[in-house]
Amino acid sequence: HYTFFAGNPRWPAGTETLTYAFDPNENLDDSTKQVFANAFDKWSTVTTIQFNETTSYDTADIKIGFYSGDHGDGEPFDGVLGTLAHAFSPTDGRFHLDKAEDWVVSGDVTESSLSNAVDLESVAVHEIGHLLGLGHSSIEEAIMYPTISSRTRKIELQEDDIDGIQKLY
Ligand code: TQI
Ligand code: ZN
Ligand code: ZN
Repeated sequence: HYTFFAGNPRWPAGTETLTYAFDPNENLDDSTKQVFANAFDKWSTVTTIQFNETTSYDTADIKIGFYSGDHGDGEPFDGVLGTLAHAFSPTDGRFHLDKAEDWVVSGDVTESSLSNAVDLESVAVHEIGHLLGLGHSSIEEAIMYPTISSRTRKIELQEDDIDGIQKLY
């Protein structure tokens, strides 16, 4: 079953649009940006919130970046596997990914020759759930379940994820 963060933080009632921006210090290719757009779409389909990319990083609601090791927020990344990414609860908006992972952006992660390959869209869908206010679910099939096997792709919201987000928004 789904959970929320302590105190049920959420984006304000009436929020119709949340903007997101990529850290301007990095140059992500369009295919990487498209993976995030696809992940946001999963959640916009089941809520009344739309997600729009902006180039105004400083004023974006959601700030996305890839970082290695200690990147200044007290939650250092740990190299290959372990922590893959983290996102903070509403309305913080920070969404950080570990640069050390072998991120699979396109192509089939289940056929990757790298045993540590991680599917970017699967992680993005999960972290956006956190950004919106969902904690972890006890239901193994749910996107918000706290573990995922490597070389796995899990991108479709389950009934439990949808029930949870629709309780919040
Ligand atoms: N990152 C953890 C996660 O997102 C960070 C974390 C631990 C966390 N506890 C939290 C974030 C509580 C918010 C609230 O769950 S992770 C998965 C999963 C991770 C794990 O790198 O371990 C995914 C990132 F669920 F599949 F194991 C993405 Cl999809
Ligand atoms: Zn961080
Ligand atoms: Zn999580």
